[in-house]
Amino acid sequence: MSNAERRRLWRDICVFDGLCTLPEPMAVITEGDRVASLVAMRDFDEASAQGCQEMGRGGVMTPGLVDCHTHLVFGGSRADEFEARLEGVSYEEIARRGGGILSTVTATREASEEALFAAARPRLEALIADGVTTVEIKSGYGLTVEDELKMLRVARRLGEALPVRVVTTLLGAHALPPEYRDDSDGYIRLVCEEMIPAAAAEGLADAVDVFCEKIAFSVAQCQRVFEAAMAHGLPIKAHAEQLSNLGGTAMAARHGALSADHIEYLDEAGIAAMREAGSVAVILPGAFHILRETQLPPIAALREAGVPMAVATDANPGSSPLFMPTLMLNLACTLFRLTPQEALVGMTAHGATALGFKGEGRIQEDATADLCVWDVDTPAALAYAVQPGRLRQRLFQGELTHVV
Ligand code: DI6
Ligand code: FE
Repeated sequence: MSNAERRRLWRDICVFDGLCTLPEPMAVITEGDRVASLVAMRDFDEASAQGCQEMGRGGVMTPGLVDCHTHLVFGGSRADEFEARLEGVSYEEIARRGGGILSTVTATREASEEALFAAARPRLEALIADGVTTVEIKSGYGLTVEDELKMLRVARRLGEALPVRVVTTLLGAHALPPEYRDDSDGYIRLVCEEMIPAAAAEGLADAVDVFCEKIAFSVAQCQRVFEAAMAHGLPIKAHAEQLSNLGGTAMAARHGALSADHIEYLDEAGIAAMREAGSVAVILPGAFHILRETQLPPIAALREAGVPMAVATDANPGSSPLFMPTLMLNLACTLFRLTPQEALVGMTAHGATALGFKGEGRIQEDATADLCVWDVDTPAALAYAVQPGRLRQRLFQGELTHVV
């Protein structure tokens, strides 16, 4: 039977639909790459089981996880920097000394496309094994036109090689490369006038990101990047208010940003701007944990304002060498006081919205069958325990890609 006509049935399963946990045990049927029906067990008509492949009973079904912020493609390792930070050297100090992001830039420039692909593949496989079906991957460690395009090509190839939807983001304005040390405006010109047009012409970038921070680029410079992105029809987003409050989030929101990410130092004005623009707050507890930050993002105020919160890994070699999305569910709860339910929404429905896929990351009739079935008895258990191996089944666009 071709996948297009295959019908699969799950019985007696607890469904977290991307926004909430359904109150009763459900029967779920997929047909080809879509969810065909979702009904309470007590309303289930046995006739509809006709011709269905029985997929089992019990457990928890969630939408495939959406990791909306990663830096999975990079060369080298930063274990030495991890050790230096444990001895008291700060992330900013390492960056000022030319280490940090720039040390990854050196290793990434030296690596061939093949080598970057081979290194990134097991990282992405780790995310997939923990339930991810949609992942965003940023460039940002090349910082020349050619090296940024090289990273984006690797990201696209990963999406072709593995059963996962890859969304690419050009992060040319991530750090100032050494050849522009005294000319950061000159580098921003390169990003606006060459990098963005080249990435757009080759169809390699689905969005454009910036790092708005004292150790990176100013609000005015990030605004120029956004204007160039918008002129090429590319959506925008920002790393903002991670280490200090510069007002990058408010500026990004005024330009219609899909999301503002990190935002530990976000203030009331920034929250109001996000609410008005409908931007998603992407919280990244992995970077907070690894950098041993103490400034908490304004979760209660975001919640009160109704700003949707997404949760992502920020998987990268420096501030978040963590390649386990369900660990982020746990950290979002323990460090940031999200409820397990909020954390799950953050990695499904709101994660999708942060990538411009509003209405996705859900289980409902006619949704794409990107689904996970977990060996747990309640959705909260996914945030409660940090335990690999609980993914029982994973469907990507209706194809069963993982069975235990
Ligand atoms: N903030 C982050 O958390 C990543 N980039 C950024 O602007 C970290 C990147 C790195 O340390 O390599
Ligand atoms: Fe990041």
